[in-house]
Parts: sequence; C-alpha cells; structure tokens
Amino acid sequence: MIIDREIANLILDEQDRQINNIELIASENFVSNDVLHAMGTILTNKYAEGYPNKRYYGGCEVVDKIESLAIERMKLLFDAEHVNVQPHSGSQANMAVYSSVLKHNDTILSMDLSHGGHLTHGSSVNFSGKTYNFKFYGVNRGTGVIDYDEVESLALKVRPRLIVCGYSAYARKIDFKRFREICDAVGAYMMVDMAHIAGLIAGGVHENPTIYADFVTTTTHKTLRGPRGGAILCKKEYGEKVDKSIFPGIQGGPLIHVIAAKAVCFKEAMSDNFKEYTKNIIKNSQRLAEELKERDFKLVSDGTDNHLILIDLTNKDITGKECEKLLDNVGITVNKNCIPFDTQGALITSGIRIGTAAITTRGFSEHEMPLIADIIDGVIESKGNNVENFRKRVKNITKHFPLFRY
Ligand code: DSN
Repeated sequence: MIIDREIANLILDEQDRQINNIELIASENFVSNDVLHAMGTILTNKYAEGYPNKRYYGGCEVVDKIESLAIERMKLLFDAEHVNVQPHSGSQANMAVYSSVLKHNDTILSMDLSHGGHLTHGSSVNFSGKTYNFKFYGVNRGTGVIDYDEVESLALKVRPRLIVCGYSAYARKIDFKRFREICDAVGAYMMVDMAHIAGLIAGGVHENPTIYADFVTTTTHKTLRGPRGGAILCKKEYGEKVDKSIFPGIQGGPLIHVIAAKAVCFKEAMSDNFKEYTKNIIKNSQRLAEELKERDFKLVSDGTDNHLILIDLTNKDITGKECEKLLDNVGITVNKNCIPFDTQGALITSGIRIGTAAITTRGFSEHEMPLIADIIDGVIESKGNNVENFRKRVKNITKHFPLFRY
C-alpha cells in the first residue's frame, strides 16, 4: 500500500479509468499480476552496470541470474542467437542498433512516419533523422499495402547501409523474406522493429523475423504484454557491438526490476494460453474491422491481418483529433493517427488507430465487437451529443470484464 495519499489516489483514479473504459490504443495492454509484482520489488534498489558476470558493481550475484534467465528465455521464445534485455525502451533499442554498425550520415531506408513508420525510423525531429541520412518508402496509394518491388527499386537507387521494416501503424503481414532479398541485393543490413507484433510472433500468428534479420528490436509492453521496456535480438556476430552500444554507449545502469518482469513476460508468452490469446487478438480485430466496414468506415488496406486497424475518417466529416476527443468523452480510448498521404498534420490527422490487444486480454470476444463498432459509429454520427447514453453503453460492456485491482 502506498502511504503518499496524493499519488495513491491518483493511481486509484487511473485504475478506475482503466477498469471503466474500453482500451483500444493499439500499443497498450494489461500485464499479469506476476509482471506487475516483479516490477514493484526491491530489485529497483540495485545498480548493475555491465552484463552478467562482467559488472562494475559488487553484489550482483543474484541479479546476474535474473538477467541471464531473461536472456535465455527470450532467446528460446524467438529462436534468437543473441539477446540484450537492457534497453529502457524501443527508441533506445533502435538507437543502439544504428550506432552499433553505422556511421553518422550513413543512408538508411525506412517507412515514412505518415505511412506507418516510427519517429525513430528517421523523423527529422528525432535523433534518428538528425544523425543519419534517411530515405523513405511508403505504401501503395491504391491498396494501402507495401509494394515490395517499389521498395527494391528505391533501395537500388539510394543504396542504403541498413533497411528498416516493422511499423507502428501497418495492419498487414510483413514479408520478411522479401526484405532479406532486397537487403542482399544492395548489401544492406536488415533491421526489423517488431515492437507492435512481438506478441503475435511469440504466439505463432505472425512469421518470426529472426532467421532473416541481422537485428530485431522490440518493446516488451505491446502485444507481448510485458513491462514497459525494450530489447534487441541479433545474429551472434553483432552481439558484442550491440551490447557495447547499449552499455556503455547510450545507457547506464539497467533496470533490474523491469528485466525481472521481462523474464516473467517471456515465460508467460511461451504458454499455450498465450498462443490462444494471440489467435483471439486477431479474431477480434478482423471481426471489428468487418463490423466497421459494414458501418461505412474506410480502413487503410481495407482490413487487417494483425492486432490493429487504421481508420481513414475522410468520408466521416471529422478529423482524427476530434474523433479521439469524442471517443474519450464516452470512455473509449484511441489515438489520432496520420493515414498514408494525409493532408492534415500529425496534431490533427485524418485517421484513428485502434487495436485489440488490451481488450482481448480483458476477455472481450467477437461478441463484443459489433457493440464497440456501434458505439464508435454512433458517437461520430451524433457529434458529441448523448454522451451519458454512450458512457452507459461502454460501462455495460466493461463491467462484465473485471481487471486486476490493487
Ligand atoms: N508510441 C508507440 C505506439 O503507440 O505505437 C510506438 O513507440
């Protein structure tokens, strides 16, 4: 129990919000009690700069075992040759990979942010865009899907040292083998940022990139359902460079309490229950996509193969920003998101991104998907009216799916 009442009360307020609302942010999830408890332990007290058996502090004999276990579990889960579980976030994982084998101003080819890429994939306001010479591919204007032949032509033209695939707002499967062929054609390193789909890969419902990629980066808190944090998986030959890049390159002491929670998450992700969970994530998102289409919603790429759906609101007379706000008011949490070829900026946008990882953890099934689509549709149609009625409908759903309480 937390003694500081101000903070304790705010945590309880946030707990209420999570319990009562429908969480559709594609990058969020609800962790298990075990993951939560591992993070809230005395492991937070320990400094352990370095790596197991090569530390710069005494007293690391126990935390060495914890970090080693996390590494071994993650290797097994993703069939990886080398793993680093120390990145504090996905951004730091990406930064570490770039700096492990590239020089400043080297050329990197990645997906444009407005087509589904990430800030760390070369945005001009991010360290990545400031440090490296990024060139961008996008999705096809007609299909909303990656045209791999176009990526190849671009790669042959710009001759990148590294190609990034793996995205924050792309609803279709990624052809990793094709990316490997493109990388080989131009002699580029292949990096996969699997942050969004890591859980789907662990559960076996998306192809595993580790056999194709030189480097795979991830966060651990999205579909993988672990603590907030990052990790890097790579071929053995790059292991030492990647490790040095994280520490002492860009980080100091690892967060051992978070690494313990990562280890718990990796074990959970090996279970049959988790496999079933990932199948259900996709069942739910495909059903929700169909229900939205029946209500005249346009979806980028016309559907989904994974946990997320990118809704193009241009036929609905509402911006992404307005839609996010209206849905927030009734207890449905989403984020505004640029759609490919968006004419609005990133603070307004013409789309919203939704995902089913969190609600599937809560136990929502296909049965709830038409109810959610109906509320989203109704809220947009009524433009901010009948808020109480919609709120009640949201609570009528969430009350059947209890969440862990402190
Ligand atoms: N911010 C994350 C997301 O929402 O996709 C990516 O890091």
